[in-house]
Amino acid sequence: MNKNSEESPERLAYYERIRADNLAPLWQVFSTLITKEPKSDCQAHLWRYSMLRERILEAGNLISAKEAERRVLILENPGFAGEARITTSLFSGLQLVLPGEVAPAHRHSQSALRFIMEGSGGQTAVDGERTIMEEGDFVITPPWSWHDHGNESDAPMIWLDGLDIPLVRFFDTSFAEGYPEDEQPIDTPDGDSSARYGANMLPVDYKSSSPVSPLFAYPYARAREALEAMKQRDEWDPCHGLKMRYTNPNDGGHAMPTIGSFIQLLPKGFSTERYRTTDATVFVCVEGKGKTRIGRTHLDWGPKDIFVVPSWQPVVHEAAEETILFSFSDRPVQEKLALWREKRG
Ligand code: GTQ
Ligand code: FE2
Repeated sequence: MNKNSEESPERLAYYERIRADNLAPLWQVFSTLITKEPKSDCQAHLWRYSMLRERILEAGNLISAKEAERRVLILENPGFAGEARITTSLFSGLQLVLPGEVAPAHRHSQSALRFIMEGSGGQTAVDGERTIMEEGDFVITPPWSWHDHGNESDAPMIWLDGLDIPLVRFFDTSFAEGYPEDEQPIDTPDGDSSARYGANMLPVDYKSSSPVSPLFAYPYARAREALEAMKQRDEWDPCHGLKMRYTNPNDGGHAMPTIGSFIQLLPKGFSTERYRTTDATVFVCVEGKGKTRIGRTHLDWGPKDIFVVPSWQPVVHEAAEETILFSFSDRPVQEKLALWREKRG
């Protein structure tokens, strides 16, 4: 019961009358609210890195990191034009910090991840500690932590940001403030949190009260080495190849409570079996090339191309070369809310 044309004049008059009382009949919209399967306006889409790189470097000539606060081009899903969303719940953008620039310190309720696309030796400072960034590194900025970015190298630093901006907006829980200076003071030696929390040990009396990982950086070198060692066993998950999840050393959960991140290896010639999951996912091709079929959409990707898979669309990846894919989604939120589902085949 959802077509006005099938409704009697009495009912139509009634609907109009109750609208003035801020009421609406559920029976008109029931099947669009409670769908049999996820129905999303999110679209499968790919952004080629050659295009993205050219566009963000153009922005480098038009505005400084300081004036922009963050010089970021938002990757907007074509299904969400003007809404600053790459999926229904997540924001993603490409950020540029040129040599000598500073993106000034601020903090906000939103959680952020960075996946380093290009450059070496730039830095992000989080709560008094600097992290030096290299290509392929996965770096997190916990909610309400002071963060600023700098680049003392001689080449542009470009990375992909992933933030839970739409999620925080949905809950109306956004707070933000600027730091009085461009850069926060550094009071912790480089490498401290990696040594303290990232060496398969924790300080003996350490107790964390935060659901966020105390590690700021998950270096690519270590992730790549792990995948390289594991691939020797030649044991492949039919839907994922060899897929790993970035974890919080406190409890083995996701690195951040709102965004989950993953890295996977697909051997040359591997085709994954049909797989669907409710967490719409952003993928970055780190190495290799291939294609992904998402429902009726076919996307061809190569190094640094970025693509998005909507909720519940059947996915098949085909790797033409040995491939590394980084990905992120709102899976931790869906798991906590007992909403997450997957289906093989
Ligand atoms: O680097 O702090 O893409 O605050 C969006 C909001 C990046 C950042 C974004 C941010 C940042
Ligand atoms: Fe920020």
